[in-house]
Amino acid sequence: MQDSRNSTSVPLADLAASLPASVKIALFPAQSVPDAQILVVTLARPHKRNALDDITVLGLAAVFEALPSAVRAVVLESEGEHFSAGLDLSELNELDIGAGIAHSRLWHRIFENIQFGQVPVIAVLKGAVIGGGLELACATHIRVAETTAYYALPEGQRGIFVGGGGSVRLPRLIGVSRMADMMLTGRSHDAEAGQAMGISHYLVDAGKGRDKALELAGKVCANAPMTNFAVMHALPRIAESDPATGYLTESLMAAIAQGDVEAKRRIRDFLAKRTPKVKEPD
Ligand code: 1HE
Repeated sequence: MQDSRNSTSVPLADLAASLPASVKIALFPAQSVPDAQILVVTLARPHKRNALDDITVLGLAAVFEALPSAVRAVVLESEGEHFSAGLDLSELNELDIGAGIAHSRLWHRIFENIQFGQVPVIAVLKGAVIGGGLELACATHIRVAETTAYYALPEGQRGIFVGGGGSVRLPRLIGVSRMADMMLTGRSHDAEAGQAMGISHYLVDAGKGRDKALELAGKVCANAPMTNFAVMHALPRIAESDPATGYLTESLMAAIAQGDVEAKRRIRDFLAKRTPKVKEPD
């Protein structure tokens, strides 16, 4: 599949230099695929528990708009003990109603660009995953939680409402009723509960999240790019469609994917016993 990103995309060093101090990036080779790379994006505002101020959110936007073309997966992690304490509340007091709408719509655009961007994103969750931090996590494709992670939506206590797409994405993971309980009571769920209710896909020991995310990113990089595209862009739209539209869209996507030369090569390799079989669960 032809990558729509410009092969002369911004060099990593230039991109890194343009970012605020609260967003860091580093490239790692994907062991599974020659020339493929994994971009690790780090929220780096630990003194403020990685609260998301405008500068940080715009820094994330800049990264996801200018991914180097060799990048096939992103790992989103954080410095310090917490993933993110959510919206930087110190910036909220300055917003009137119009500015509040614009602010929320800005988050929507940026998080949409993560969810429906170029490559799958794997988040490493630990400590506080609160409010807008949880909304950011929900915009990623795979969530690895360390056992220290906990989840809360204290918007009710702060007199506000979610504004980063949380009311659209989180109910699709845990249901409207659980989200309503979190917002009305301000309760926190621990990492085990978050895993059981579907916030995280993987639960690992403290300090092991990054390694697990890099391992998963390696698997993502090894997929046919067309399949990754279909999973990111077609699957969620199909799941939201009426069934008749969904079945048709699925057929079209399936035909496009299987028609790609990469699919033909992979199926030939399987039939010639040159690729591993599916493994039973560990
Ligand atoms: C912050 C923020 C923040 C910490 N905005 N500055 N989010 C919340 O309501 C969560 C608020 N934060 C907390 O409950 C706690 O900070 C934590 C449980 C996450 C961590 O506690 P702790 O004891 O480790 O840290 P701390 O001492 O509370 O915070 C350290 C510093 O970070 C301190 O600043 P300092 O200048 O006094 O050192 C805190 O003020 C600062 N800090 N969290 C601003 N959130 C798109 S709509 C989304 C709506 C939401 O996200 S609502 C949820 C907001």
